[in-house]
Amino acid sequence: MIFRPPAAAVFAALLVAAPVAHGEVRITDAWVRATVAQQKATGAFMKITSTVDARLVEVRATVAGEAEIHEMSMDGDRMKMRAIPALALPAGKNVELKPGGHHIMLLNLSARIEENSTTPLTLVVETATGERETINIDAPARALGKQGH
Ligand SMILES: [Cu+2]
Repeated sequence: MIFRPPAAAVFAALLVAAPVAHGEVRITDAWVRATVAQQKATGAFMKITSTVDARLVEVRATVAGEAEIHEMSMDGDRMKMRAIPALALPAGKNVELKPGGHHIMLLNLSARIEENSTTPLTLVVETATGERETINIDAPARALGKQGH
């Protein structure tokens, strides 16, 4: 006798399997630093884990004229930040974007980012095989704290 699963079960299995093909990247704990009036730039932070070797290649935010990927480095005894074209996401590694480390810089802000509001961000990740994945997230804004991330 041949086992034949009910059609509904097959359909459910397909639904569960579908996101895996395009879901190599997981983003958690995203947040944006809230701004004060007239502040034109701020940082966005999150944890990114990719199941395959990939790179974060682009970030977009409607509230920002430009969004850049930044890294921090020591310049003598001073921390400096600079834009990098892409951020490596090695397979299985939890890459943390945090104050004092890699972060996303939102520039030319068109509006104030109020505490407890959410900022939509679009991240574009390219896998080592050249596949591109676009991920939309809503990052909540957290209190100001120290300036200059
Ligand atoms: Cu920066």
